[in-house]
Amino acid sequence: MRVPAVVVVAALSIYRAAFSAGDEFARTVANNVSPPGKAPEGMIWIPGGEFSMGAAGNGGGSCEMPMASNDADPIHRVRVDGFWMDATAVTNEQFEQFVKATGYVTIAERTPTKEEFPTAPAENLVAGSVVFAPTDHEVPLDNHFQWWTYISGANWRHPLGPDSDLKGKEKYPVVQIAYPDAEAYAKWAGKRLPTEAEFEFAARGGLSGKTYVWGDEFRPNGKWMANTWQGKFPVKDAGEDGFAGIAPVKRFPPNGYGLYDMAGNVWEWCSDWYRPDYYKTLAEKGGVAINPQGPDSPFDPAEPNEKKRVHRGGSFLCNSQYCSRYIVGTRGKGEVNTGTNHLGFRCVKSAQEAATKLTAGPGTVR
Ligand SMILES: [Ca+2]
Ligand SMILES: [Cu+2]
Repeated sequence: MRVPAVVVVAALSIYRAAFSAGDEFARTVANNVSPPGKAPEGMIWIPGGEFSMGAAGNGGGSCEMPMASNDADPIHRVRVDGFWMDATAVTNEQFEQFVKATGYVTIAERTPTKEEFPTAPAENLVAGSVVFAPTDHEVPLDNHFQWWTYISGANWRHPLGPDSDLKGKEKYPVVQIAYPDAEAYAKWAGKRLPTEAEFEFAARGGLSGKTYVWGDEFRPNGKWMANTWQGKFPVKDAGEDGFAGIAPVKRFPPNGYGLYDMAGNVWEWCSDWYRPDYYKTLAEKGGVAINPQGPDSPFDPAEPNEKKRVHRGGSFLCNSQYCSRYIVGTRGKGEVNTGTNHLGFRCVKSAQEAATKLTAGPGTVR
């Protein structure tokens, strides 16, 4: 059968807009489905749909990775199913409920063993985690060990080390969370961690191809939209946005879906393994990637022996001089057992899981 020429042309141009390797964003088309029932507490319905994922590959800086500018390339078409998502990052008080209920001990609180690190001297096998410390003078931005230090005794209860605590920080995002910690919490809560595609679909808030979660202007009408770093990095955070360092959740405007802090404040774990070439693989396959789950195994050429998963959203340390990954399509990554004081998480729940729980839960049995 012959196809009318006009249809072919129209289809081709849509195809080009959506799938060409030319870094073009096409329109976000959200699924037209109503939420499947009542929202689980603190969660928001994200309808899912089809969207253009990624970031144009002209970014300059990066946090700990020279390849950051390329790994969000090319922009490719993705479809995700609808799901529920926590409106905020998991807070200290929420994480404490989990620890109280389960007795869970986070990775940073466990003493590393000789078996795990056979070559390490015994005195180095101490429980702790990685903490940001500003430098006392300007430094070249080529070596992140200048501002990241392993601190013995740093963990979620003591995010900056043994002298720090959570007094008055109930509504702050929990940090110093390794991937298995986030996963354990999610399981306890009857939830899971978002895929990278789900995170980005949600972060875009229904907009199409915008630079930021909220639009194309960093400060619309002079308003600060996310908790990032101002001033000379990594010497002094001027805190012009109201916060030098971490902020409690919900202090900046929500995005189009009502989600808070999807850019800035703390990085958040996603369930995908990290590979810088994953988007290229998807784009080469062509068509629309349906509910992509990430590559089968991790690989980061910068640190080939480390197993990394994706981080998203950027943090209070992000800035235009060094690492501007509050830009919505950009990617982060981290070794799975490493927490830091600017890394947390939030959970999602599939529509089906939520529905099963509603029918099977004790509330509906009687
Ligand atoms: Ca700030
Ligand atoms: Cu950053």
